Amino acid sequence: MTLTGSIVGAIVLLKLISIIQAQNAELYVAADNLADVYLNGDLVAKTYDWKNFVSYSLTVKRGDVIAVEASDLGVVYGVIAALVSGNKKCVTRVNRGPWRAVLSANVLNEDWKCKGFDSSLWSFPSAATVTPPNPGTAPKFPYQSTGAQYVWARGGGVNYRVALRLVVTSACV
Ligand SMILES: [Ca+2]
Repeated sequence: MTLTGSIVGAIVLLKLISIIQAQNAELYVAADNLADVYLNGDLVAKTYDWKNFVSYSLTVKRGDVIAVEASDLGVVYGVIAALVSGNKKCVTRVNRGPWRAVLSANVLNEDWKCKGFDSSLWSFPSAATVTPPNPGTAPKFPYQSTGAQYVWARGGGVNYRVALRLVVTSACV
């Protein structure tokens, strides 16, 4: 192999490594009223108070799965999440990906929190009851001013439990 060939080979290898390498990221979640947060099926964070958000530092790679199960306790409902790594972020948005959402009651397979589950047919999240600065939202949720939105699941409303799922892609890390 020539020197040029070796250099090209090394660059290709470095690019491949960067694709599969786990990246440092931060996950932010707030919910009205409660949420459990999972990474590849493991519970990593909980939030109980709509006035505050939780943040969790993690390492993720493409193909990993972030799952959030949120429950409402009346009147106002919504959940918001942002996975942030460097200058990339994957946030919850109404009627748009990359997060997807369904009513928890419609998820019969507990594996939905794990890799390997196919959520490609899940709907995009639906609208929550509130938009800031109305009551029911965590006042200082990061990234809300840059696209993250409180969402819910289609067919859900007051007192429902909803499941949100994000498959980590190159758009996120
Ligand atoms: Ca509520």
